[in-house]
Amino acid sequence: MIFPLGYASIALLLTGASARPHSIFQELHVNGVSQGHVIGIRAPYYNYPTTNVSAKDIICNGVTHAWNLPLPDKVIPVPAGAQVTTEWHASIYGANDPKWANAEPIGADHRGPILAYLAKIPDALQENIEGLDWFKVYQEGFDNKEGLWATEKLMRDKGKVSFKIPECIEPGQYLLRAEIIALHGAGKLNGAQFFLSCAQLEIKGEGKVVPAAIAKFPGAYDATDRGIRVSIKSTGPNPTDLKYYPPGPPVFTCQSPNLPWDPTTVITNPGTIPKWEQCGGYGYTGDSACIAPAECVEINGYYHQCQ
Ligand SMILES: [Cu+2]
Repeated sequence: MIFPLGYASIALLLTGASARPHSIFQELHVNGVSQGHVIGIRAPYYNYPTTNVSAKDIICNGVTHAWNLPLPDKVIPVPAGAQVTTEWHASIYGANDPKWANAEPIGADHRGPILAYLAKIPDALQENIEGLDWFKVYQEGFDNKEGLWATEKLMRDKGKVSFKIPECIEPGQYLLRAEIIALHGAGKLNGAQFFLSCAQLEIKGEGKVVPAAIAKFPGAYDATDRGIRVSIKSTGPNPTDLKYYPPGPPVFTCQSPNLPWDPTTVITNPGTIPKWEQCGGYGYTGDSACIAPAECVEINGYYHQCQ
């Protein structure tokens, strides 16, 4: 059914929608050794973003954003304390898909943080992934020293981002949820774009620790969180004094394993633009978060208004 589409949309379909500069976590390296392309990872087949933090796709995708098939039948062995590297590309076919050559590993305007969580699970291959207790093992937002977003470092590092699996956690089966949040449109409610996949891990070791600061997905994120509904510059340098706070619990560390977290104390962004004033549109470079409860509404391409 193509009648409702304008010429532009039809052209986009015919050219394979090559302009969408999105990203998929699709390969894991353990202590520098690749575990294989899409091996052991529940990754979405296509790079569309999730934008609803309350929907089940925020766990590991796979609901409205179908997983790449066949589903992974491998669980990746990882020693506790290992350095893992998540590898991201615009296409599920890896770095060399010519369709996405200009948007590798993510589009330059898709700026934002990169985060990673772990959750223990009885069997990393099991279908049901609801209700797990997630704890954060990594996050990077905006680096004030270098003036770079985590996604800009990801581009510099050719789609790779590394962090450590805590050495003190209990061994067992886990899911590793790795996530990019692109904030170029995040001044509008539900404008942030979430890209995420989950790797299936068997963590080996002698650890005994069960982290206290746990999060549920959905539940950990609120659409008005100051790290999710936030205006940033998507082109040109962001100010080096920019303060950005990634959403979710604090990063778990073995040094302070009992740090609790209460998701009801999340700080929301109250917005800065009064009702009836401009919050976006072609050429507009100002802040785009309206003072709540007003929301930024697209009147036309040139004028968005807080209403
Ligand atoms: Cu996008």
